[in-house]
Amino acid sequence: MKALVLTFLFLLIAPSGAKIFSRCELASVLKQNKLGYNPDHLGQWMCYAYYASKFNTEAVHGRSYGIFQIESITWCSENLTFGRYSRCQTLCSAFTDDDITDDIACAMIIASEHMPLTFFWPWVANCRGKNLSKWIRGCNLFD
Ligand SMILES: [Ca+2]
Repeated sequence: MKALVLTFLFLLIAPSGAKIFSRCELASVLKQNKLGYNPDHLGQWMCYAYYASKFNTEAVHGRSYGIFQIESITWCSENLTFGRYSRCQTLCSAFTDDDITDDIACAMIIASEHMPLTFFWPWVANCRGKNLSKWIRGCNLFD
């Protein structure tokens, strides 16, 4: 009984939400949320997300957060006081949970100001000019 209570308490206080997406699962979520309006566009974001975070929502490198490695100061805030003043009006910690709809919304804001994806250095280093069809191959997302 004691172990059961301890297990229950652990589940209550365990950090929620980190997630490593499978390739097709992430491709499906991105497409559903309009980040990938055709196979090439979706492939660009998939390639970027892989090299940015390995599809891990919990990835934090320096001041970059989550599956898209969104940078603090400009786009999100590490501080509750300034969260609403960041360009995406949120805390960076919001980009490390398993709900990536807010990450996608912020990525769209960033991309709308920095097209093509040259703002995102992992895209430049690994994806630019490459055939990216492998990132969505077999996922059955486009007819
Ligand atoms: Ca999130």
